[in-house]
Amino acid sequence: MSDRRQRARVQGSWARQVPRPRGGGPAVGVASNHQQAQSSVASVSAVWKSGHQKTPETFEFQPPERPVREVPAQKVIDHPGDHVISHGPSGVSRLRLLPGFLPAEEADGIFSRLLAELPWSQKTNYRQGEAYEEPRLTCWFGQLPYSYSHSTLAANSQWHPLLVSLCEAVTAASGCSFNSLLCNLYRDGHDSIGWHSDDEASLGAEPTIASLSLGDTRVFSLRKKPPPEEDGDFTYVERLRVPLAHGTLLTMSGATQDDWQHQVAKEYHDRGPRINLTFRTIHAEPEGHRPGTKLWFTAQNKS
Ligand SMILES: O=C(O)CCC(=O)C(=O)O
Repeated sequence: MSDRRQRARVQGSWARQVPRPRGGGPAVGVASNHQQAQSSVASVSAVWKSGHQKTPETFEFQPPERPVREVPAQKVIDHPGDHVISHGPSGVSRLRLLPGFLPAEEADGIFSRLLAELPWSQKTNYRQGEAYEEPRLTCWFGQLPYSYSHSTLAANSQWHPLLVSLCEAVTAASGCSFNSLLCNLYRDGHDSIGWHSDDEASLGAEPTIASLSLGDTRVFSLRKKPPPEEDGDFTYVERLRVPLAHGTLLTMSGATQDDWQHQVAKEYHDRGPRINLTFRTIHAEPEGHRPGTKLWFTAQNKS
């Protein structure tokens, strides 16, 4: 858009050029084309001669037909403590952020061991029947399998001893018990997890999920689910950014999984590896239910 067009554009509406007064100005609003052309030429040449380079322009503000909607500014949550992020529609959504939950030196040792010793692998998911590889590595610990995005992580009771101690520490800090753990390894800035909610039926209502981060800092983003009248359009929803540094514990509870989605987006700058441990409680599958069918999946599956 040219600079002139840009200036003429006011809050999403176009400014209309006001007709210049008869005789006085260089252009005449209601004159015939011929008269107008003659008058304009005369005025322009007079102005030119008097040393001015440009004819004066006036604009009248035309209000937009529909009220202009503001896209809410993205907020950053980076200070420790409890944060109520919304009061509805499903209830109160809460985050608890504990940076430095693990002291840096201890976190360094745990990170190196988990990176080297956990059975990392790349899961294949399905979207509309098409297989795709998750853009990260994962492993699963829990007596029950965990299904999402039309594929299942098999039950695995062989908890690494470090994970057992971490689960105890996280349980003590959060006041919640957990029976399962999904581990994510983001190998570099290109690895990610797409927008989703952890609202599989197997997690029960209003699940508390505790997420421990180790390694390079990545931004954990949240966006509020739009109300039904927005028809799935996230343009005007609230958004939060939570930088998760080495040793940080984040818990999500209350209605967070019902009312919000979260993601860790790809980064444009280089990032080192990051491990994220998400402690969860998985409930036994409802009787007679086939694993991997709709009840166990969300509309927004993890990618
Ligand atoms: O890596 C993270 O911080 C988030 C992981 C996550 O969203 C998930 O495992 O569902």
